[in-house]
Amino acid sequence: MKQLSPIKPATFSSSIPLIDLSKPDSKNHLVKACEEFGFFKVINHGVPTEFISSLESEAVKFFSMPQSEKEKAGPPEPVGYGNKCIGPNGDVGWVEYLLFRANPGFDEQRLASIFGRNTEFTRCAVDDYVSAVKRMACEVLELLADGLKIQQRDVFSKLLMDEQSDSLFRVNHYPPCPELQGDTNGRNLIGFGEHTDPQIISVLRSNNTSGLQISLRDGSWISVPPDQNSFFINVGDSLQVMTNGRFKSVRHRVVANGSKSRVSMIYFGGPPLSEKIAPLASLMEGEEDSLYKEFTWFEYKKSAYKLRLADNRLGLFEKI
Ligand code: GA4
Repeated sequence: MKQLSPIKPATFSSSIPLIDLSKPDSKNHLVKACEEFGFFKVINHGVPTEFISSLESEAVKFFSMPQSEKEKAGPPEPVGYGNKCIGPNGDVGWVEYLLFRANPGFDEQRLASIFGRNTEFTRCAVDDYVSAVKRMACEVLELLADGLKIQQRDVFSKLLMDEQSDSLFRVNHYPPCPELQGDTNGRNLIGFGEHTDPQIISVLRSNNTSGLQISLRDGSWISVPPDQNSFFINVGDSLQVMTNGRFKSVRHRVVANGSKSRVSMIYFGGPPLSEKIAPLASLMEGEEDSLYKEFTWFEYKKSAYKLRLADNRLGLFEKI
């Protein structure tokens, strides 16, 4: 497996923006975090702890089943169980995962076959978790619209609320990697290779195992200290386009761990397939031109699935 090559260790950082959603001035901090990092951590998020812990324990149960049982829920084309292979173009990592469409009622058959006897319980656990996280993502998007002084507060959030919203939900399991056990050379191995998320916004929660790293503007990588009680949010490519590059879609990756298992759950809030993704007129100051050619989310997605994980997907849509 060639891509599982050692990578340079990153430094741990405490400089990641921390946003307290209960504070009245959070909208300005949110805008600043999206401009400078495209990434931030959220506390006082309102997602009930029980929703988080029940879903995490369901996920742990699923991943501890025999490989042959898990394989029954695969391959992920494009949804279902996947092991090591990510996407359709040869990307691999030290990870296994479940990938679903996030709208209620979607992929129910798939969920039923995956979780067997406990279907009803699991379906509720996924629905409870996803709807609470989606609500929080919408609140963040509305605060961002306010912070950007856009009159239509729901300009971003309505895309996630739309019944046709093309949102996804992913549960990743990074098992401890035997090759790294007792490693003293500070080597790293790729769990999930570097990439940006194509959607509008992604909301990640993980257990207390490190691994997530983000890339800063200067190209250096920093490790994100894990925090199981908070959520990590990142700007996706579509939000970068809608803000005409003012917000940055952050490059991130996950490195494997030698001793601990990492479990993360990510909600990817996306627009309906037919939605035109273009800079908002109200954000274009004076003579400012759009940096991007117009495209629909369907067109963007189609082109994204033809590329490798690390490719610069937006490059194809940039005006020269
Ligand atoms: C990256 C973000 C999400 O995990 C994801 C990924 C998707 C997949 O795993 O099927 C993609 C990747 C992601 C972008 C490019 C294509 C599609 C794998 C890949 C190589 C679910 C998504 O929406 O885009």
